[in-house]
Formats: sequence, structure tokens, C-alpha cells
Amino acid sequence: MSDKPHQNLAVIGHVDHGKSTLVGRLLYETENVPEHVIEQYKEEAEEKGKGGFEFAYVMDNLAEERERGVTIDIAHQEFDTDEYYFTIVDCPGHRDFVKNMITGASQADNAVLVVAADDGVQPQTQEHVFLARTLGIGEMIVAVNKMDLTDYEEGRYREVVEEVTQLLKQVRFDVDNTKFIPVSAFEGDNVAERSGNLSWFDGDVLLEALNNLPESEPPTDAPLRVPIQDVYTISGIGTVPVGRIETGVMTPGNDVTFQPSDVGGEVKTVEMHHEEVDSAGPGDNIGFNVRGIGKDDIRRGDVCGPVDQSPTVAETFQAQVVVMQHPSVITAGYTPVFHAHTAQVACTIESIDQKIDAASGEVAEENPDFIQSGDAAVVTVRPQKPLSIEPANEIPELGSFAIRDMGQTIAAGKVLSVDER
Ligand SMILES: Nc1nc2c(ncn2[C@@H]2O[C@H](COP(=O)(O)OP(=O)(O)OP(=O)(O)O)[C@@H](O)[C@H]2O)c(=O)[nH]1
Ligand SMILES: [Mg+2]
Repeated sequence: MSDKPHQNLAVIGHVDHGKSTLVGRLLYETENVPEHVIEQYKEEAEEKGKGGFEFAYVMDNLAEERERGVTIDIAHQEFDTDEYYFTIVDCPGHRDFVKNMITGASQADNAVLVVAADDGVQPQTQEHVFLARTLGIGEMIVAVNKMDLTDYEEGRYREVVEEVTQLLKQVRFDVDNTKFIPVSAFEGDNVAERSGNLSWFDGDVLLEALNNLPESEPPTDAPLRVPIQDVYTISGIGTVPVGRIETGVMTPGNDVTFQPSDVGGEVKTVEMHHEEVDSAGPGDNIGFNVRGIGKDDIRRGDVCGPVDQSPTVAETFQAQVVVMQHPSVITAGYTPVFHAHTAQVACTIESIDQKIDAASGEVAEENPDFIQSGDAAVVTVRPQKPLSIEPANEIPELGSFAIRDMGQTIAAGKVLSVDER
């Protein structure tokens, strides 16, 4: 393991804008992926009629991803720079897989937003930026990619920068700290090294910008919380839930419980990067084994925490939401799917308690009949199935969510208070 501070970095943006290619290129240029592997991927991609996807294949490991040339699920990759030990989370851009992007973004401290120079801001550029903001991404690096397709022209770059700046301002992202970089992931311009093709640009190249990210906030002293992302059965060990530690520390011997499945036991082993460790902390992606827990006892969306400070399971919760887009209006009784950490649960908006003026944060109307696109509101929510979620002021990492319906993100928000089951 590295002694450097850890960063979880999400790579987000519209489908086909080159996220996986950029990550693959970065890993290749920093010698984390050997040349012969890229050669091999190049052959494989060409055989599949997907020439040009060799760098994307570094991150796209599923057979279906390689056949279709799209990322479907998030993929993690460890990577070292001079300053940081990174876990890169490559997110899918396709609109059908935004739910996986939400899981990825909720695990990240900062993000790289990839926008193709020839295509500019597109629907999932918007959706991802909105989600990144609401799910608590700290800083954004904007990679204006595929500069080779626009003849490395500064003029086109400036147009895209302006478009993205407007978008970031709309969702109140702190644009002052946002770095914009013209790159070509495919050609390798301005990724790890400065490119002569973009000599008009004198800012940080991507690798420098990554090194210059601020250190992530010191972990809160909140109790252990590990949202479960997957549950595996591994021979010789048994059931191995995996997930990222959001808060707290896990050590073998801990007495833990999984909520809402409501089972628990003693932690036997904790693994990171396939090696057993004595303890793991916030930001660490772990696999662990708990005495007496079988594969069918727990599931994605459970949260693991200490028995004596058990993850909160909500009967109802009050939340502040911002409506991003909805074809009509949202009224009490509406039951879309809430995505919180790794959980996806249908929840009913029982009441709309207050409409909030998004600019001032003040109450604009008590008990409004409806809310619509652009509105901010305080609502009371009843999960239709048990859901573990926490007040954002106590455990911010477990206190935010996105609301989806009809294949799109409707709103996102954070939990103000929880009425426990
Ligand atoms: N010309 C050019 N093509 C690029 C560049 N970066 C990526 N591409 C191509 O764009 C296509 C999509 O690349 P991906 O890396 O799979 O894009 P993605 O953003 O990861 O796509 P999803 O994960 O499915 O959203 C591939 O054909 C790449 O070769 C670039 O800098 N220049
Ligand atoms: Mg991809």
C-alpha cells in the first residue's frame, strides 16, 4: 500500500466522449499498463470492428462492453502519482446506465468531466454535472477531449469552455477552482505530457492537474459505514461483501451489522487489493468476511456498520431536493426510484412541505401543491422497502441521493432528518 494520501476520482461525461480512453491513456503513459497489452487490445478491438477502442478496453472489461464499445458498469483502477494514490472510477456515459454512474459519483471525492470538443455539452454532460454537484463532488477538472478532431483549434476549445462554464454556474459549482484542459485521449496530447499540438495552452496538463487537486477533507469521526456494492462467494474464504468505506474504520474482530437486512457477526478478515490488512479506513475499497453471514443474507444497498452504532433505517425521512427535469409537475404521492449510496428503492413523496428559493435558501411557500423543474423544496419521503440512509449533517457521505424515473434523473437532494423504523 502507498503512504500517499488517497483520492477517489470519478470520470464522468456524455457517452462516447472518451472517458475510458482517457483513463486508459493516462494509465498507459504513466506505465501502469504495458505497451504489449495495448497492442493486444488493439487487435481484439479491430477483430470486433471496434478499432480505436484499445485504450478504452483498459477500463471496459466486460465482454458486452467490448462488443458494443460502451461502458456499462463502473470500473475501478488504482493508480499512483507523485502526490496521490488514486482510485479512478470510470463511469458509463450512456443514458441507460446513469444509475451506475450515480454509484460511481457517490464514491468519489473529485471528478474529471470529459467533454468532446466536436460535440460540446450533451444531455448526460448536464445530467452528470448536476449529479456530481448534488452528490458532493468537491472539485472538477474539465478535459475538453478529441481536440485532434477539431484541428487543435483554440477557438473551438474556448467555445466549449464557455458552454461548460455556463453549465457549472447553473448548478452552482465553484467555477473559480475548476481547471479546463484541452486534450486528445486518443493521440495522447496533454494527458501526461504537454503537447506541441496545443502550444497555445499554458495551463496544467491532466496529470499535473490531478497532482494539484486539494487533499480530500479529513474523514469525519462518524461511525463505520460501508455501503455494500456486491457480494461474492470466494473459495477458501466464503461470503465476501465488497464496498467502499465511507466513514470510520474496520478491523478484524469488530462486531458489525448489515442494515436493512438486519444480520450481523464478527469481522474475520479485511482485504484490500487482494491482500489482508489489519484495518481499513475512509476511502478504502475493501472486501471482508463476517462470521456466519451467507451470500443470500445480504445484498447490494445494505450498509455495514458497528452493532452499537447501527446504520439508520428510515420509516420516513425529510429531505431537501432540487428538481432537475420533470415533464410535468411533482405532487404528493409521486413514487419514483431513489438512488442512495449503492441502494435503489422506490420511495413515495408523502408531502411537499416547503418550496425554497434556490438563490437565497429562504422558504418561498409553505405546503405548495406541486413543484417542477428548477424548484428546490423540502419534502417528506416514505421508502416502499426498507432503506438505510443518514442525515447529511451527521454522515454527509450517506446522506445524499438522486431521484430517477422514466430513464432520467428527475432530482437529487440530501437528507435533513430521519424518522427511524
Ligand atoms: N479522435 C479521437 N477519438 C477519441 C478520442 N478519445 C476517444 N475517442 C474515441 O471515441 C470513442 C469512444 O471512446 P470511449 O473511451 O469508449 O468513450 P466513453 O466516454 O468511455 O464512452 P462510455 O463509457 O460508453 O460513455 C472511441 O472510438 C474512441 O477511440 C480522442 O481524443 N480523439
Ligand atoms: Mg467508457
